[in-house]
Amino acid sequence: MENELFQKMAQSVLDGDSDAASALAKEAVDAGIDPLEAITKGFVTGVNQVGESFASGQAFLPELVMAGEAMKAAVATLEPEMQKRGVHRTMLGKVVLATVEGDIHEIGKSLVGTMLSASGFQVYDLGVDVPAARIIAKVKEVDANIVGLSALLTTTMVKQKEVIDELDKLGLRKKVKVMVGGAPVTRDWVQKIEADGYSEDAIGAVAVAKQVLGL
Ligand code: B1M
Repeated sequence: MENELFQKMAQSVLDGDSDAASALAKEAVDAGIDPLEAITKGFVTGVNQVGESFASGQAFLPELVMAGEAMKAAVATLEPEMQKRGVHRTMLGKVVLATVEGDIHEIGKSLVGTMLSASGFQVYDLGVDVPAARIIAKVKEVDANIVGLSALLTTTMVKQKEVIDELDKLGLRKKVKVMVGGAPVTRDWVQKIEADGYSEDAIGAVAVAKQVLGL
């Protein structure tokens, strides 16, 4: 039953059908299915397939855009439930979150933001395509404990390093922990740029955020 629903979710993203994706997300909430499970076992399966077809030249940009929109519609419907399921009695820390400059992929970053905020972090989500200077200005403004940097392109990963270098130059590197993520990010890269934390997914991001703050 659940598997059938997950398959339909994947299909709605493959079809780029935002209305269907949103309706299926609502169905999952009504059925008491864990929203994150609906995302990972359902919708993400579809978006990954579109990504693979795009990489092999079997799908084109419009399909990628529509899949992204359907994915966003599903996540937007599931987000209130994710927030509701979070337990946050105390504020664990302040996180400035962004997708780096030159990169407009927002779904994974926003999911990480939702999970962090549902787990008790105060999240300042600056959105996508955010230059290092804006990220650092926000870190200073809110006195952030963590900077979270998402990058989905091999060409924009380097901007994660740029932010770290800038923090270093300004003498802020010891004060603020840097957490990175995004599909092309590897442990080697994380070591190379000397980030403090890395996670492959949104649930892991919460554990890593707590870990880097010693919580
Ligand atoms: Co783009 N795109 N895209 N795209 N896109 C990829 C990333 C790609 C791998 C597709 C492919 O070729 N197979 C490829 C990158 C290749 C590379 O660099 N190696 C690619 C490309 C090439 C492009 C364009 C250049 C295409 C073009 O124009 N010719 C272009 C670039 C635009 C730009 O940014 N400047 C482009 C555009 C787009 C759309 C706008 C159409 C759309 C995004 C819509 C949106 O976000 N509003 C899009 C989409 C949808 C994808 C794929 C298919 C799916 C991304 C996604 O949302 N995944 C993607 C292929 C793929 O990844 N399978 C692809 C679902 C999401 C939940 O997962 O974002 O990985 P993800 O986030 C995960 C983890 O990575 C992690 O947790 C999240 C939740 O589990 N995580 C973090 C993410 N950030 C984290 C931060 C953390 C911790 C964990 O700490 C701070």
